[in-house]
Formats: sequence, structure tokens, C-alpha cells
Amino acid sequence: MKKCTGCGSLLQSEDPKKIGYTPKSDATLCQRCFRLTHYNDVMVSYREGIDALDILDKVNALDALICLVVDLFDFEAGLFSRILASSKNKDVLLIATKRDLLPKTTGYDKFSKYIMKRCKQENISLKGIVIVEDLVHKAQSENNPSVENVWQAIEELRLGRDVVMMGMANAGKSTLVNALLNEKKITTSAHPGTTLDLIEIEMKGYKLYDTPGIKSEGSVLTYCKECDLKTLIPQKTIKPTVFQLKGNQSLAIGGIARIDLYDCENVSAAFYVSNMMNLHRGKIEGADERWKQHLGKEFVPVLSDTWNDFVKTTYQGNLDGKDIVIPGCGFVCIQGKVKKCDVYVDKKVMVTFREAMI
Ligand SMILES: Nc1nc2c(ncn2[C@@H]2O[C@H](COP(=O)(O)OP(=O)(O)OP(=O)(O)O)[C@@H](O)[C@H]2O)c(=O)[nH]1
Ligand SMILES: [Mg+2]
Repeated sequence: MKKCTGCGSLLQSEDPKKIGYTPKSDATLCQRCFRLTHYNDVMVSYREGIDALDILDKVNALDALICLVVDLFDFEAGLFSRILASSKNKDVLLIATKRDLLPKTTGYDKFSKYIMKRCKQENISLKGIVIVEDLVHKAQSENNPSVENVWQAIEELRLGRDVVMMGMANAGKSTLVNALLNEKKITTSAHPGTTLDLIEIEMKGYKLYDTPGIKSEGSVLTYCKECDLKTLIPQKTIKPTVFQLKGNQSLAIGGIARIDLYDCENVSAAFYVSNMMNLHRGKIEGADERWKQHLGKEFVPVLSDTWNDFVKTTYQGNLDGKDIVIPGCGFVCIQGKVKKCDVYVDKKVMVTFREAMI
């Protein structure tokens, strides 16, 4: 049976509701890939539909160099333990994507050191790191030297084995494979869950695989409305919005996160989120009422417009020089003394705190 060249699913003409459907007997693309590519119409979302264990089993069975593709903007989600558990005993090359979303003033070395440090903390052993430059506007390898760097690292580390790209949904795996091949072969889109099965590409003497992304359990992008993806995902380099804070302050990232900071002494909070997101600043006093009243109206986008669906995570330690990470939505870098921090997000979202990335 033929596979769709865009998403890897088996092509079939029997059931329009199942993956791989195409009404044409000679098609190479399924109807979903065709519509995604030409009209950006997602038809059916697979953000929550892909069986991670099945993908990990298939990858495990390969004798391959693992290229762990991690979105720098959504870095914490990319280090997901299940991926790494499956790649135990395998050689891992980390390829960081979407560097163009973060300020140019932060150099390659700082990002590399950061990645190495975080991986060490998570007991992840890497054979190499490559940071790729903007693959959307510089998709052709001839005007993007970092694509050549990926090839070099692969050639050096492959040691006769196949090569498999894996990572979280939406990390940019298929975009990277297309850039490596210098052709728009595989379907890419802003909707997590675009690639649906392994895609095998015959290279000279070995195979290169693209794989479906693993669902990011605690990420805003897994649960938001399709129409909000374009607001949440930054489209260009982020210019952080910086607030100077004193006393008790409540900050809102759209209707996604409320961050209450207590007893701030000359604190600066830099928001690395999409430039399309509305940020609000107010007093902690009365914040509950404001959220109940404005959630889904002034405070948008939302995962749920019910304040009862929010849960609180408290951070009591020293926040100076730390990032508050809202996976899929961005991070807030705190500098200065804060006594306590309460972060409220939807119960499905997993807030984390880390050493500042930038
Ligand atoms: N800004 C920016 N966006 C990128 C880059 N690379 C990929 N993207 C965007 O990221 C989104 C996801 O890209 P894909 O290549 O489909 O991601 P994937 O990892 O294959 O996703 P799944 O198949 O769902 O696992 C698309 O909207 C791409 O345009 C990059 O270098 N910079
Ligand atoms: Mg893909």
C-alpha cells in the first residue's frame, strides 16, 4: 500500500473520516495534507490523537542516530522524558530550532552552554548540538549555512547507521527535513500533529526518517483553540515587553496565565511571548474578581473561560535570574527581589521555573 508523502499515513479511498483518505486512486498526498498545504485547513486535528508509545516503539526498533529536534522557544517541553527514555543507549544529536524567535543579541555560545547545562541537569547525554537559523525564511540550504552544519554533524555521528528526527509536536522536524533535502517534500504546518506516521526517505546508503511529534502534555498549544494558534505562536523575533515592578503586582498573559508577584523590590519582568498576546498589569487586590469578570472577554485567548479551571502554583524561593515558563506560550524572566510568586494557569498546563535562558 502507498503512503502519503506529506504525513506518512497509509493512503486509502474507503473512509473519508480516517487518516490517509484521498478520493483519487493515483494521489501521492492524502486529502488532509493537500488541504493543509494549499488552504491551511487542518480538517481533523491530531494534536491529541497520536500514540506516542507506538512512535517510540517504532523508533526504538531502528539502529539509528537520534536527532532530537527541540524548539528553543519551547525548550523545556522539548526535553520530555519519554523521548529520552526511549533513546537510552542511542547516540543523540540535539538540533535546536526556531532560534530566530529569540533576540539576536543572545549569541550561539550562550544558547549552546545553556542547552548543555540543562541536558546535564536532566541526565541527558548528547553527542553534539547544532543550533539552526530561521528555516522559514531561509529554507534553502544555500542561504542558510546552519543547514550544512546539520549535515556535517549527521555525517560525523551517523557511523553507518540510519538517521531519525524526533521530538515534540511542532518542534520543526519536517521543516528541517525539507531544508536538508532542499525540497518541500513533507507537509509542515503550525498545527501540532501534522506528521502522522514515520516517513522513510532513501538516502545514499542509508535511510532518513521523519516522525510524528510527541504530544506535549502540559503545553498550552495542545489544548488551545485552533484559531488561537496564530496568536500564541510568535511569527517573528520577540521583542520582550519589560515591566518595572514595586510592591504587589498581578500580571496577565492574555487569558492564559496570571502571575502574582508579592513584595517586589525594583523588579523587572521581561515577557518573552508572542507580540500578538495582550499583557495586563494590575493590583493583586481584586485580581480574582477581575479574572472572573474579564476571562474570555478582555483576557483572551483562553483555554477555558471558567476561573474554576485554573490552578495555582506557588514559588517561594529566590526568583532573581529565573524564568517562569508557561509551555507553548513563552516565558517571563524575573530580575530583582520577589518574596513570593503565585502562577495561575489552566489545570492541564504545567508551569515550570528554571535558570534564565537569556
Ligand atoms: N520561526 C520559525 N518557525 C519555524 C522554524 N522551523 C519550523 N517552524 C514552524 O514551526 C511549525 C511546525 O513546523 P513542522 O515542521 O510542521 O513541525 P513538526 O515538528 O514536523 O510538527 P509535527 O509533525 O506536528 O510533529 C510550522 O509553522 C513551521 O513553519 C524556524 O526555524 N523558525
Ligand atoms: Mg512533522
